[in-house]
Amino acid sequence: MGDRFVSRGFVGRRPDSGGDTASRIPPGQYLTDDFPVLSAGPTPRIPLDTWEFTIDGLVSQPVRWSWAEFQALPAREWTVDISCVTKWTKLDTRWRGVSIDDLLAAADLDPRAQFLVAHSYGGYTTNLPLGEALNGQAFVAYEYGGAPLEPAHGGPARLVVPHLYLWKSAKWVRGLHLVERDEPGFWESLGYHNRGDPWREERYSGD
Ligand SMILES: Nc1nc2c(c(=O)[nH]1)N[C@H]1C(S)=C(S)[C@@H](COP(=O)(O)O)O[C@H]1N2
Ligand SMILES: [Mo]
Repeated sequence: MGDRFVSRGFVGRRPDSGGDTASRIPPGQYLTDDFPVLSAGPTPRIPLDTWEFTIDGLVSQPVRWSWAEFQALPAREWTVDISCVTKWTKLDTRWRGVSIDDLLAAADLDPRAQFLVAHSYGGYTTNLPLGEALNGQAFVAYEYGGAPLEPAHGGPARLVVPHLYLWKSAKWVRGLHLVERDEPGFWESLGYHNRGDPWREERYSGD
C-alpha cells in the first residue's frame, strides 16, 4: 500500500525528477507537496527590531546577534528533504540561512560542550548532540523557497535539521544553549525518540 502511494506520487507529480524518488522516502512515510503546519502552541510574532539570537551555556562569553547582525553572517542555501513524524515527507525544500558551524565558530566553546539545546520564542526546546549539528548538517534558516520564512513555519528564523524528524527543527528559534550532558527537549520529554532518525524510524522512545 505504501509503495503504491509512493509510486503514484512519483509518476503523477514529479515527472521531472530522477528515478530515485521512492528511494528518498524513509520507511513508513508518504510523499507530499503540501507544507503542513504543526505547532504545539500559538505562533509567536517577533518584531525584527527586538529579535535576537544567542549562544550561551558552555562558552567563555555568550554571543548575541541582532537581526541586522545575523543577516550579515555568512549565508548559504540548502535543498533538502524533510520528514515529519506524522508521516509526511517533502522533497527538495529550499532554504537560506547560516550553518550551525558558522554560528558556533563565533563562540569560544568550552571543550566540555557536547550537546546543544535549541530554545525558541514561545518556550519550545529540542536537544541535539553537537555531532548531529555540525558539518553543514543543521542551520538556522530565515528564507524558504526564496522568500522570507513565514511566521507559521517558524519565521523570522528556525532551526532546520533535515536528517532528523522535523520536531528537531525548532521554529522561532532564539538561541542555542551548550551543555555537557544531554537534556531532553519538549517532545523528547513527552515520549518522542531522543534522536529521531527517520531512516531508522526512531519515532518514539523505545523505537
Ligand atoms: N517552536 C516550535 N518549533 C517546532 C514545533 C513547535 O511546536 N514549536 N513543532 C515541531 C514539530 S513537532 C514539527 S513536525 C515541525 C513542523 O514544522 P512546520 O510547521 O513548518 O511544518 O516543527 C517543529 N518545531
Ligand atoms: Mo511533529
